[in-house]
Parts: sequence; structure tokens; C-alpha cells
Amino acid sequence: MKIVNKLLVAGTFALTFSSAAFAEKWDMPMAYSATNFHSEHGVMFADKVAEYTNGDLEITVHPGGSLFKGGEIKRAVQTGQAPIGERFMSAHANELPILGWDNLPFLATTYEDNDKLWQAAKDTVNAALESQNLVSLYTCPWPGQGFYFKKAVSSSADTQGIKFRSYNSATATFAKELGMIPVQVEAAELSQALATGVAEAFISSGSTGYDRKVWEHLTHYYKVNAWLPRNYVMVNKAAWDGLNPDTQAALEKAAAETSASCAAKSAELSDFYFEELAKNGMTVEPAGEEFLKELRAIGEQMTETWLKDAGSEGQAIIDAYKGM
Ligand code: PCA
Repeated sequence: MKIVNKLLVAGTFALTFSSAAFAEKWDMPMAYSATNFHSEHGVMFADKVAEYTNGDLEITVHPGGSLFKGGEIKRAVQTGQAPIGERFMSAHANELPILGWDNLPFLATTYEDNDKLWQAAKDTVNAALESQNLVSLYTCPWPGQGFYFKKAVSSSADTQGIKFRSYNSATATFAKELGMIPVQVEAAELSQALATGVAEAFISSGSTGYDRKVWEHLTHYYKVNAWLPRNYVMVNKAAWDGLNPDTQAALEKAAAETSASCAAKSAELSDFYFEELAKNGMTVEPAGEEFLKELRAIGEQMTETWLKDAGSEGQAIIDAYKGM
């Protein structure tokens, strides 16, 4: 009996040992600060994956563009240089217009509506990503987008000639329509761009202003809540197909839980960020009527342009959303 027990113990040890020895290890590049809620949820996701796969898949998160810069992450995952990664979805709308679904001004401006819009867009977006060798695992919204300036702004008369940091082609268009000069800069390099004068204004959530301590350079934040853009976590298709079905199911479970937690955190933090900006000396207020009117008019043009680029699939998303 004793010998049998010993054999069982030895067998169990051998199994545990072999599964740990052959644990698959994935590096996961992420674009935003380590302390940002998106990155913290990336770590939560990795922890859940380790738990649900009993350690068979170990994911190491590399935030802040430290492994690949934000703008390089999607390509790195597509080509298999990284098996998994996270990026801002609408940053890729120039190559795949459908990814601009969450960048349509004033269409879905609450978390609830943003979620409905995602439900309407999800299948089309995921199919488009799959055609690019990517399996989308989960998405998470940023808080609503508004404008940062270093002076009071009440209309486009005040924005002429300002150097404006954009984060995708749609925001570059927005800037041009307001008479500004767009320059694309990663969030990770934003503080430096503001410090050196490469940029002197930008559009973003309170979250990125807080992460980058932009009160050191700027004075005004205008709440617009123009849209709630999303980050997404994607896996290289071949890496995904190489996982056994149990591991895939574990990743999907971890992804669903992380996604729900991340969206709730985003909503919970949105006012906190504004309070912090104000505490650090910034004027934080809703955009004035005149400015807002101009932004709405530009927003309509942007939506028209997107519909031209995204075609009937884009229109179908908007129609499905409006019918919900
Ligand atoms: N922060 C990111 C994207 C949207 C947001 O709120 C940024 O400014 O790059």
C-alpha cells in the first residue's frame, strides 16, 4: 500500500512538474501606463489565465509601449512577433475603416450606449480582425473624450494654428476642421511632446491627462464626451489555433470577466480623473455652446466620411444600434 502511495505521489509530482516545465509563455505588449486601468486589467487577465489554465499558459504584461510602441503592437501580433497584445482600436481605422466604429462623434456617449454600439459592431469588427490574422479577445472603453488646451477656448476662433496631438486619422481631421495643426503622438510620449512644444493641445479622456500629469503644461479641460473609444486585446491567429480547446475556453472566460470589470472601472474612475485635474490647478468645465455647436457640425461630417469609408457594413452597425 505504502509503495502504491509513493508511486501515486511520484506520479502526481511528475505530472505537475511536466505541466509547469512545458507551460507556454506569452509576452503581452500594451500601449498605456502601467498604472492605467487598462494595463491593470491586462495584469488581471494574465492572472486569471494562469488560474484557469492551471499554469499552462503564463502571460507577462509589458505596459507603456515598453516591448513594442503603441503604433507597432497590432503589426507585431499580426506577424507573430508577439502572440498577444493590446491597442487602441480606432488607431487602425486608416487601414481598416470599420475599426472606427467607436470614434463617431456624439453617437453613443454613455457607457450603456457604448456597450449597445459594441454589441451592434462586434461581429463585423471581429470578422475584419480575423481577416487580418487576429482573434479579438476583449475590449474596454476609455472615458468620454474632451479637449485639453493651454488657454480658455470658446470657439474655433481660439483654436487657429494650435499644434494638436491627435491619436488617429479621425482626430487629425477634427483638428484640421478647427484650424489646428495635427501631429500624431503616442500617449506614452505625450508629456514630452507637451514639454517640448511639439503639441500644445489634444483630445482625450481625463484618464490620459491624469496619467501624463498634463497640468504641468496645460490649463483647461473641456468636457465634450464626444465618444468613448475602446482598447482591444488581440491574439495572433496561429498562436490561438495552436491552443487546445480547454485553454481557449479558459482564455475566453478570463477575457469576458476582465472586460466587464474593466468597463466598470472606467465608469467608476471618470469623475475621479476630472477631480484630480482640477485639484492640480486645471479649469475643468463643459465646452461652451458655441464650441459645442461647431464640434457637432464637424462630427456630422466625420460620420459621413466614415460611412463612405466603411460602406454598407458601417451603415448596418449604426442601423442595428439605433434599432436597439
Ligand atoms: N486615452 C488614449 C486614447 C483615448 C484616451 O482616453 C490616448 O489619449 O491616447
